[in-house]
Amino acid sequence: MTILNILQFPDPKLRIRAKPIDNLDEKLQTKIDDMFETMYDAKGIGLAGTQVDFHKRLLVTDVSIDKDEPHVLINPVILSTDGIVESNEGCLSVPGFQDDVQRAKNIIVKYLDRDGASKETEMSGLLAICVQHEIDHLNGKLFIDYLSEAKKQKVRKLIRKLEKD
Ligand code: GNR
Ligand code: NI
Repeated sequence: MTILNILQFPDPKLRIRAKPIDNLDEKLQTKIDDMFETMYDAKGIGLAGTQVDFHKRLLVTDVSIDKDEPHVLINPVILSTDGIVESNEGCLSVPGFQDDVQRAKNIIVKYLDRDGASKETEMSGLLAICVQHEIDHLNGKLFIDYLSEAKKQKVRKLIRKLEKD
């Protein structure tokens, strides 16, 4: 198992739109295992392929307290949404910064699981929020993109400061 490097804002690779996965081979299974190891090691609740420089439509998440409810979503598509919630978000690719963004409260998402089985699942709570955050990554979007220009300026300043020391 390998802990992968997590790309950090403003790396332009975070803006690449991930491509659909068309075969679930052994290499993909290894990538999934490495992404879980990387996510748990970084104390994150989700991780998208994009963040580890793997530009395929794959995300992993585990929002449980005991870190024993892993989910793998391949080629995820949000079929419908319901309601709006404020979500206080952070991102492993934007370290040291968090802010509120709006998300759909409930989602119905279609995807393939790690065995290639097609699923259609209703999600709510933190899981729904996390899956929306990760699908944004697969589309080259970051949660800070939703914030005002003034707040984005603040993030850039903070990252520059972190990079210096
Ligand atoms: O660890 C994470 N926490 C989090 C909190 C609120 C909303 C979304 C997230 S995802 C984030 C990990 C990450 O950056 N995934 O892309
Ligand atoms: Ni993120």
